[in-house]
Amino acid sequence: MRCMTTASIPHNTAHERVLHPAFHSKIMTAAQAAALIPAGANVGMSGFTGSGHPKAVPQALAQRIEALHDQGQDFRIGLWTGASTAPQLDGALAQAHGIRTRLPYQSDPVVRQQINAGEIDYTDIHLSHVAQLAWFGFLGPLDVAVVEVTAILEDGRMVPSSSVGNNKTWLDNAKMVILEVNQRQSLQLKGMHDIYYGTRLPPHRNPIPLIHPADRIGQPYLQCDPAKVVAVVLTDESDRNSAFAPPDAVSHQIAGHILDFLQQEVDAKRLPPHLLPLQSGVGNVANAVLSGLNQGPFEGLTAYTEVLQDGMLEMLQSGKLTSASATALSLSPVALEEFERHIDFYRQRIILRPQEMSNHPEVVRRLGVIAMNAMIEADIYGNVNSTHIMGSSMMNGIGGSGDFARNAYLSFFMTPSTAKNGSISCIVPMVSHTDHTEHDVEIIVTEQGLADLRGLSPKQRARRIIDRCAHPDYRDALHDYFDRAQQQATGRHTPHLLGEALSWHERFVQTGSMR
Ligand code: 0RQ
Repeated sequence: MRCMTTASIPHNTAHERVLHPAFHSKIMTAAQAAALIPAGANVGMSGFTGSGHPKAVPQALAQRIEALHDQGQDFRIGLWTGASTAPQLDGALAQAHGIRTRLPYQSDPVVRQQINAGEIDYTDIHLSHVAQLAWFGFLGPLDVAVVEVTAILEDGRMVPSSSVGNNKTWLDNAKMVILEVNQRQSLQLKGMHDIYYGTRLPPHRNPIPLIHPADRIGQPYLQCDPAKVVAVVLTDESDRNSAFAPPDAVSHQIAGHILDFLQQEVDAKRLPPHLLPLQSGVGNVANAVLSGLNQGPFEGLTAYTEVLQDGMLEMLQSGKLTSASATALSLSPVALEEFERHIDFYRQRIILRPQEMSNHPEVVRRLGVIAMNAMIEADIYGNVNSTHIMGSSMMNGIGGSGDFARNAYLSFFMTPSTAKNGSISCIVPMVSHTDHTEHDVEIIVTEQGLADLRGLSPKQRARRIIDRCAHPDYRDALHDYFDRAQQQATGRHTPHLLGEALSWHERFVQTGSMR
């Protein structure tokens, strides 16, 4: 842990980064700040896909929890964030068995293990819904906010960090606030954010005045009642900054199908030549699609997405992408270096917003976003499972995929056709858990091919998905199921043999192979 004590903080750090005099007296160590968090508290922390999370206070809190547990005392918190964080936050608190409840999206292996062991109660929420659920009070009281910022200005407003997530909501709603001022974040981030303070609750909502992905509709700073701030902790630690594996052959094939399809849609005049704003999920396949777009023929592209990864940074650098709106940066060390070296260039092209805006259904629908998200499995009728292995074990959560899928102009879901070295088909008769229904899924893509499901009936969809997307090893079994279901099902609209459909996954567990 590289949390700094007040004694070790260079004098100029506090003066450069904490300009409001009222906050100087609140500067303390992470351990002192962590001691202010009550047992059982709901704590809203910053952080989205490994960036902008507090680094020192969660680790100090984990140490405190371990010490209390050693003394036989129970101490766990309800942990709310923007999305996934990093070992310094989720990992440290889970290792200490300090998390009672968790929302809305996570990807930490220890947290995942404790969720699936029944130790952590996890609530999987559409990322755009979190702010309003908090405002409506459905999540319970928010006792503490722990938010990383880049700097505190003379008037008390704050320069946000490398992600915005739910920070505005946490700062507005929390009873007390702990700020981490991270001197590792570039001061040049100032001006990149757009924090919209115009949201109201029904029946007083107004249209969100965002017409183009690059529009700025708010202010570049976060604000918070200084009276609520109980601690300011100075830190000097980097974001997760995971490096990406280069896209593999399967990802390239999936990307190729998507690029060919987009070209056909442009040729058919169903898409403009510069496409529509792109949303891209996280991971290998998403990065392969972006790298394909970067080498492809489309120019003047825009992005309205939640996470800005290396692929989009490269597209901004090459000029293929003219602007990108997101709520978080999630960059590899190499991309971060490029970003910081040319930050003035990127500040004119990147807008970081609260996640209730980056993922807002009204804006996604208005802009006509092209949504591209990965999935675990799809069934022959087009229902998609993004979250559960074998219907009961949580992977990461729905994240923003539902915010985009339901409201997009085009909604792609992509996966390799098989998992676990070919022993599992990712196209199944009936998904073991449904995140996106057949009504929200327009295009399914595997390395085998692409199935455009728009305007098709369930039976037409089944034939197309099996023929175009299933792996050849599983095609016969899926056709056989579908043929028999058409003969024997009680209803012939979406023919299913329920016992058999539901046992498809279990047969795999018993035999170790579907084949
Ligand atoms: O297992 O980790 O043991 O190797 O699932 O699969 O292929 O590495 O895929 O990392 O791209 O993640 C859907 C989880 C895909 C992700 C999901 C096993 C597979 C592997 C991971 P191992 P891959 P990815 C923007 C949008 C929901 C949220 C979302 C996700 C592991 O994309 O979380 O879209 N999406 N947000 O072997 C059994 C199957 C399987 C399977 C894969 N059918 N059965 N295991 N696996 N398919 C981001 C945010 O919202 C923040």
